[in-house]
Amino acid sequence: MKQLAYSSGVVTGIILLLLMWTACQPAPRVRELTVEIAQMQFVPADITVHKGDKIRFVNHDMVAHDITEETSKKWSSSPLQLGQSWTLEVTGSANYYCSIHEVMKGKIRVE
Ligand SMILES: [Cu+2]
Repeated sequence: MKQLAYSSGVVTGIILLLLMWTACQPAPRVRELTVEIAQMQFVPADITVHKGDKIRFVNHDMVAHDITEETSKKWSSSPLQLGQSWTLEVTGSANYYCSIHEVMKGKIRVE
């Protein structure tokens, strides 16, 4: 009986330690970064992020822009009007451009 009481004390201690350890783990940090679209440019045009981060593109121009992956067009936003935004969840490095104004280009680097 004494042995049992001792064991349950140890078990309780281990559970408490596990709970404390869990509470101390940092939550996975998903950052949300912003790329402004202004005067026909992506700002910043070259951004370094971690996989899983989110990039919010905000159009400040009077004309519509989109954000399209350049190499294989594997992702694309719909055209963003003035004040509209679109958020990309980053899965890998990419070159992108605006398919409406093909000179507008940007780069996402995953480190
Ligand atoms: Cu554009």
